[in-house]
Amino acid sequence: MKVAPWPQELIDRYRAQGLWRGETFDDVLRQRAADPQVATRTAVVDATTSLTYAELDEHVGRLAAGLVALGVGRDDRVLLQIPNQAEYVIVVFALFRMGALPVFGLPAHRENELVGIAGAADAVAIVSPRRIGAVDHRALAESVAAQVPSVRHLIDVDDLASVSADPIEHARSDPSEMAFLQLSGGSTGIPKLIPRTHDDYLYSVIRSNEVCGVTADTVYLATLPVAHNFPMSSPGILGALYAGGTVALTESPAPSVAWEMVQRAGVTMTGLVPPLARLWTETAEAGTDFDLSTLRTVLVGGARCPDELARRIGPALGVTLQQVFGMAEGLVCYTRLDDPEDVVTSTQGRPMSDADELRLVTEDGEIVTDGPGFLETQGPYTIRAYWADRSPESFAPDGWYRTGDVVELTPEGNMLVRGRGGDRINRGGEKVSAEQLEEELLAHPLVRDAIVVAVADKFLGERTCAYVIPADPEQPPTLPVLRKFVREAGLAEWKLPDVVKVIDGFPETGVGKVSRKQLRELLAQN
Ligand code: J2J
Repeated sequence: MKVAPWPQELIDRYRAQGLWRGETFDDVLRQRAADPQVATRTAVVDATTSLTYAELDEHVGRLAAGLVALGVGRDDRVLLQIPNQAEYVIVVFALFRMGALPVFGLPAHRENELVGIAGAADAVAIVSPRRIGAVDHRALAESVAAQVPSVRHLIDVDDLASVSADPIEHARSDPSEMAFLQLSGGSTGIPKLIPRTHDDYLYSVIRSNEVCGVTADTVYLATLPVAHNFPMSSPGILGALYAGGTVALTESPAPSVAWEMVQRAGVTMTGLVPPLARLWTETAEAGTDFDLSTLRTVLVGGARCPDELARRIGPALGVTLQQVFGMAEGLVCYTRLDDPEDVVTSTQGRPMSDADELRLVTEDGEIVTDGPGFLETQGPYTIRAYWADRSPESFAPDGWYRTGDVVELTPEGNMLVRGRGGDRINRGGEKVSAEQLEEELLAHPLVRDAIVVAVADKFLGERTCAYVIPADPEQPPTLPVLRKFVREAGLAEWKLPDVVKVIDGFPETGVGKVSRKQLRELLAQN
């Protein structure tokens, strides 16, 4: 399936420079499984399962055939809501093999998000477990299917055997076409769909491997939900598999669970959001009996890592820190393994590729040379439009992606991420749309008006604060009431308001017509 194309001149350049190699993800797995040096190595390990590359390939072949028999076709979209378990890798590569397109839903998504995503993607199937903890995911999938007519199949990830069949031949996918849909952490409620091609995504994985030193000896631990672009590809599970290394998966990032896996699988590398990096650092500083000596590199990103924390991570965990500033739309920046200490602990790194192009602009699109400014980018792994584009304003007229991030560049070219407009709250790496939450709150009968802003939080970096004007001042809505209301509207748990402040009016902005954006900015300053 085609994606919004890069200009021909860039296509020619990326190919001529060997950045786009004409390889597919299925080619990669087939080659690893066919290589006697790699076939018997451990590809994937989780709490209960361990698979060699040959075994992974076998499971993938059987599931791919089973999906075809079920009626899933090439280019069909399949929504995944799978926790971190070995089957994740089997399902994704089976879809790659038979040419259907995974859509990377998160286990934390609820009805509201899933209906939006499945509807926008016209998904034909949902793959999810029966339950995760107290949540009945089967019932969730059923209610999505009842609302989205394209959804014809509900597949239980814990019973893939019942779908599998004897392997068959499949047509090879076109490396320049869409491989899957990633989800944006965008400023609208329902995530936008990000079409990534085999060519562009594989390049980002291969280049990430170079920058992060991933080899066949790497054991990468995914503790963050693996659907996220960060643990998927920076360098993530796909980086480890590309290199013929090992992917370890845990469903919990808690030290007691994740460190048991570090010890058992000999984990060498992992990726964490700042709140988890803090938890790991403080737990290690307090003293631990777990042996973390195999761990060499910890990547931290998704939200700004405070310098104070960045300085403690390396010593506490006995690792080299790499900061990573990335986005599912493309551009990924890393600090380098041989960067001086102060660059690693106080910047968010620089673009991984020389072919990444950057510019900083004012709100009106004027170029600023020294910043701070809004970051715009184009390059060999940055998209030029969302799929079924609902937000052309995210792209400049010449196709550059408007990241929305305000950054400054150091004289050496490293990024200092300063924040972004008030429309999106970065809650420790999980993004919350102020606009979506406001809309949900406005639907509550006790709420006359609401504006959602970020407030600083030591652990998460930012939390959501809803300023609410009550419909009846005698009966102001409380935090538990509003949280319950938003939860029942089917929103993911991380989007519920953290703080509610009841006020009798919004501050004056001094401008005739007051935009919510201006109000958010004003309230955020208080
Ligand atoms: C400040 N803000 C950051 C950082 C991301 C690797 C790592 C992260 C993501 C990711 C990713 C930040 N400091 N170090 O896809 O491959 C904020 C920015 C950015 C947005 C993207 C990867 N690292 N951010 O977080 O698509 O605002 O990707 O535009 O979820 O997160 O969010 P997302």
